[in-house]
Formats: sequence, C-alpha cells, structure tokens
Amino acid sequence: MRHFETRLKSNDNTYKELFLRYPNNPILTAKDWPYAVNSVFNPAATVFNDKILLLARVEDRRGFSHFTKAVSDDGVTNWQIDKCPTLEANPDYPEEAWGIEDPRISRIDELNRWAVVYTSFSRSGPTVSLALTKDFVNFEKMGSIMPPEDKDAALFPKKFKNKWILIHRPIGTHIGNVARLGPGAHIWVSCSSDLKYWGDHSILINARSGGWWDANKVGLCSQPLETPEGWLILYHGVKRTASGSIYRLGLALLDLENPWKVLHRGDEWIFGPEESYEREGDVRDVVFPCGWVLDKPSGKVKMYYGGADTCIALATASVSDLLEYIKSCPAPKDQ
Ligand code: BMA
Repeated sequence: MRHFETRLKSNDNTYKELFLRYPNNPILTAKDWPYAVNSVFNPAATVFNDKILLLARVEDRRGFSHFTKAVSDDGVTNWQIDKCPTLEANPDYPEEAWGIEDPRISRIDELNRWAVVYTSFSRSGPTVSLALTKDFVNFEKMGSIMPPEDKDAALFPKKFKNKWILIHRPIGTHIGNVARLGPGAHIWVSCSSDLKYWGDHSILINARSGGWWDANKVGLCSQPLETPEGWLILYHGVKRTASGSIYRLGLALLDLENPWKVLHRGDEWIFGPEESYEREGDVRDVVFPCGWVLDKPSGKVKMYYGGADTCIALATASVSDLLEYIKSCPAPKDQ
C-alpha cells in the first residue's frame, strides 16, 4: 500500500514523526503578555538582528486581533515582548474594521525590508493586506492587495521572471458555509511587478474532496521555505467532522525556478492536534503555524504555531527529513 510507504521509517521500523514538539510547550501564552489580552497565537517568524522574532497574533477581549513582537536569542526561551501592540488595525482603514490576523513575514533583500502579509478583517470578510518594515517598529502599510474573501497569504522573498509572487487562499462563493463547500477553498498564486497590482492568477494546491484530511479547504501556513531541492510549502487542511473542524498540516514541494509548479504533494498530514494545548482552547483541534525559521548550521527548522487559537507552541524538524519525505510523495495528478 503506497499510502504508508510515503512515511519515513526509523531504524526500528516504526514510523518517525517529522516534527518533534518542544517538551515545555506552549512557549508563550496570554499570561506571559505585558498587558491584558485574551489569547496569543498564530505567530509569524523570522530572523531579525541575529535573533528570532515572532509577530504574534494577539486577540483582545473585544475579539479583535493585533500583532505584538516577541524576540529571543534561542527562539525558545527569554522572550522580550513589546509592552504594547507593535502593529494595530488602523480605524480609518475600512479593510481593518475588525482587526488584523495571521501575519506571515518574508525577508525581501531586494527592497531591504521585511514584507508582512496579513489578514485584515473587513466588514465584507477577510482580505489580504501588505505592510513593509525595516525595523519592526515602523510599518509602511500598503493596504489591501486582494479583495474579500481571501487570507492565508505570503510573499516569495524574491522575484521570478521579474514578477513578485503571492500565495493566497481566495474563497469564490460567499453565501454561507454550505455554498463554500461547493467549489472549495484552494491555494492560488498571483503575480505583480509592483506589489500593488496583481494578475496572472492560478491555482497552486487544490483542496481535495470527500473523506480526505484536506478536503474542501486548504490554506498556506508558514512562508515558503527555500531549499536546494525546491520551495517547501507547509499548508493546513481542514477536515469537518460531526464534532467540529480539525486543522492539520501537510507538505508540498514547488519547483525552485518556477514556483507555480508543484513537484510533490504528500497524501498524509504530517502534524495534527494531539496535545491538550492543541486540542483544547478557544477553538478546539487547531494547529496553525504562520512562520518557521531555518537554522542553517544544524539544518533544523523551528516551526511556531498557534495551539487551539489560544497559545504559541514550537516544533522542530530536520529539513533533510522533510525533503526526503516529500520527494517520496507523488507529483499531483491534476497538474
Ligand atoms: C482560520 C483562521 C485562523 C484560525 C483558524 C481556526 O480560518 O482564522 O486564524 O486559527 O481558522 O480557528
């Protein structure tokens, strides 16, 4: 059965988990915050001034979110958390009426800036917005770059054929949950020469259907990770069950030079809610990374994720294991 052969085997013939949870998870909770908040979750992650910087989604007790940065030398302990929100919704921007959520950060060397792509929650639903920063103190908001409903977006850190590429997840139909199940919510790519006007839209990773763990709804998690073998894509799949939705993670590998081409896609999820901080919280059964950071000397990637929309947790994987696994998976049939 090929299904199980795609999993990596340990020496003792048991199946090896690709990501290992940090034993003292969660690493950050609302109790760690210097001001009163409901929850901290779904952080973006990058390296800034040789430290690991998280831009956490912080939900206040109105239910609206903003971002606060937390910085640490080792990316595990001694987080220095800003004393007040780092980036907030602008009340004058209609697209940010109900807050800003789920940032993803890409370092753009060509612009000498970091791009923060995030969900802004407008009265018409979620839209994709972009801000640029040099220092994570001052942010240049570029506004909404995709109309609602659209979210789960990140930029590739460089241009391809002179175009920037955005990964995002539009939802075409918008008449309640039942209609959404119709065509499904798929991951798309769009191109731009100026980060403002976007076109050349095409589907990158489609949601599967029926009983699959990633049926009907998928979305990008962390920003694309460049490896010599291609761009590693971590995405979430949402399985609807009688007791609610389960958010789990899968992997795909994109062509290094032509990242709109999927080389491999795993059939199985590689990480899902198991621990209590992933299973119980404001939203049950959710693991939701918005960032990961590669440590080049060790070849390990630190994945930062929200647990149950309530806390921030950490899991680590070896990039060579991720690549070995994903290269053993089939090329998508519908491409
Ligand atoms: C998604 C996003 C995430 C959230 C997840 C589970 O649609 O809104 O921010 O973690 O749902 O609630």
